[in-house]
Amino acid sequence: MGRRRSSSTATATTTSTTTRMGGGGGGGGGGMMGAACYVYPVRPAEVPALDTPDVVYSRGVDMNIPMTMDDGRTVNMWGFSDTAGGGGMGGMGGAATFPSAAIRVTQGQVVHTRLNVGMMMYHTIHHHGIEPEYRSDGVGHISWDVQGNYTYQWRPMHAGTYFYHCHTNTVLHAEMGMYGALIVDPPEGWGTAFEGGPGYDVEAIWAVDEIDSSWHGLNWTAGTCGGDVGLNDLNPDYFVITGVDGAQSALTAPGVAVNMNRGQRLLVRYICAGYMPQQIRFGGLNAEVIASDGRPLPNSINVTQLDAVSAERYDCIIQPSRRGTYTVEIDIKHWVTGNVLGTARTRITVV
Ligand SMILES: [Cu+2]
Repeated sequence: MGRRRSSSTATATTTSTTTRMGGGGGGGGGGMMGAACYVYPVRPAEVPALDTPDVVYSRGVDMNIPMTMDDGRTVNMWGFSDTAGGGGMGGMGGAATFPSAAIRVTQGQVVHTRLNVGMMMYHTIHHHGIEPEYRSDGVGHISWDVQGNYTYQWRPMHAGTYFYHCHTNTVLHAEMGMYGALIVDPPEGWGTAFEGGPGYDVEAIWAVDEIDSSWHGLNWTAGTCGGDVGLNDLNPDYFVITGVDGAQSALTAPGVAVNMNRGQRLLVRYICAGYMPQQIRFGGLNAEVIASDGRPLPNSINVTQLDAVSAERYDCIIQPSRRGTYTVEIDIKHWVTGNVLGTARTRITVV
């Protein structure tokens, strides 16, 4: 549905999707709706029969998350708000953070993610790396974009590190920050990486991303109607680790920088959340890569640095044998030239 006709010109394609919206239907979308092309509002007639969930997450949308950078500038981010408490207008408008609050579940649970985006726009939630049936996949252009409410049902069968993100006008919405960590714990619970897998005492979730602040005043529909708004030209000027500026703040920020005791085992859940290739170096520490993209490696690999591309995740165990302060650096590289565009830094302090 909503598929481009392969022989169409760009103009004809735009016309067909626009017509589709006009005939179809999300209905009553308000003034912003007329400007949107390439959103797919038509839900199938049959809605999924939902099972009784073991756990429920509720998310709204917040498109006003000011982030103060280390140079003093403020960049507006978008994200999903946690509306479990029912805050905001009908689940909308609750306070959100960048990145969005983590979703954390146990392997085998039936999970519902209830999304409420209101009636003025479209968004989705794609649980990246999870494999639900298509009605819960949340990829706009192969299912539909959500207006109002929708409940995604999914059941993760493999413990590991994932993330969730919006898949409406994806290039823009993901860049604007509409993502959060998604952690699946094994039956053993927190402290074990996967079923029968290695244990850990300390955990870090590093979602590393680049930001092009020139995109951050765009409307949610920007570029969908065929105009060139520059989404093919990413020129990042900020480099962040889990929502903290990697220029300086991430070196010490609670929740990003790690403080641990010698002898403890640290699990780094590294998420390449940007579009550019990245290289992470662990400050000279040895990292044992135990899993990638939510699956254990057949044999773990010892490294001091790792290369990753968009949406990849790596789970690494670090067990420092000496006290000290170790500076972790992540280079963000131009995807064609390989030139380093910026470096985000944080620290592991071992006492
Ligand atoms: Cu979105």
